[in-house]
Amino acid sequence: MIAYWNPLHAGHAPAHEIFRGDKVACFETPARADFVLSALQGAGHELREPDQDGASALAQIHGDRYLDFLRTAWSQWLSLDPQNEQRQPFPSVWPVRSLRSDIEPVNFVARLGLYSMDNGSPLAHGTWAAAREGVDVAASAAHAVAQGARAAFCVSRPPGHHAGRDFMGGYCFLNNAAIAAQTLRNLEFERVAVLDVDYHHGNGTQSIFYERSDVFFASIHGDPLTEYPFYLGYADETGEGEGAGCNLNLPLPAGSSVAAWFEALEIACKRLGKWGATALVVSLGLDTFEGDPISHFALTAGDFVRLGERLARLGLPTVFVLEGGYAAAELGHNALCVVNGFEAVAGAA
Ligand code: OKP
Ligand code: ZN
Repeated sequence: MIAYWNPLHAGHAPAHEIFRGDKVACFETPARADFVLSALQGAGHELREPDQDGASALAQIHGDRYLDFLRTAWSQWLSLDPQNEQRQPFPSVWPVRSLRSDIEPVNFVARLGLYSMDNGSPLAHGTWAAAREGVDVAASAAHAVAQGARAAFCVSRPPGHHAGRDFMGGYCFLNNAAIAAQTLRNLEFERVAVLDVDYHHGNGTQSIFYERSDVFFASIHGDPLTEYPFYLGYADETGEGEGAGCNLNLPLPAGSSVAAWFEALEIACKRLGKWGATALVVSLGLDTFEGDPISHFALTAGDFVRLGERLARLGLPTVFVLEGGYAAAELGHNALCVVNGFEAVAGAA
């Protein structure tokens, strides 16, 4: 399988995040992508640098004001205090109900809160460059399948599925899967499905496409009653307006069995087929793994082979986009298992 990789990903390397009130080492690390790259390369898959500019899809998916903020956020942070090079900005205040989000305060941390859903997306020196390069990775993979490749894999980070039109959240800044789906739409694909199998609901992707009838969003995830992102991902969210009927959430209680997970996968796959998808984007979070440190499903490497096989049986041009997966040392093998399963059914073309 062609794998596009992000040569700038390692520049996004914040040191810590807030976890249960404590500062801890970040779970979302450069090593994650490096493990996936070496597993794919070791198995003989071709690694390519991005060869397309995702600028037009980026402007369709994210708002200008948010993009302007994100592009300049690190330099704004440094301009407050040169010592900030050694510090990470965290938002601490948000415009919840009754507060205004139409005004951009001058205060930097206030603007950071305006453009964030949580305090879980620490910025670093190279965050914009890495996230922006990820957009080109997603666009390149979409172009590759439009040009006839059966599938392409985006080995990129930071992940994207929690990022909405104008906000970051959950380690995510720019929504790579949405960029891939939009790029496919801009090429010859009329009906694009996004299937999100990350442990966490892809609230950003859902919200971006919620009122659109040309992109179907389906997600299998930990029940948001107890699992991040808590405020979206329920079964009664089925799409609105033009997009009514084009959204499917399959929340499962934390601790659900592998059998229950594959039953949900079957429901999602049947529904995408029935809807008439002509291309597929997979938000491939591998934090459903039994060894994941922050998630509560129990898939094994063998289950990831089975996942790849089932996805290939949809018979669609497919773009895989790496999302979560925090058992870093096993992440490469688990990603390779999905690719192996897919190619066992679809062939290696
Ligand atoms: C990202 B992805 C808050 C930290 C909460 C939530 C998990 C984000 C998962 N300080 N982090 O979907 O794998
Ligand atoms: Zn996740």
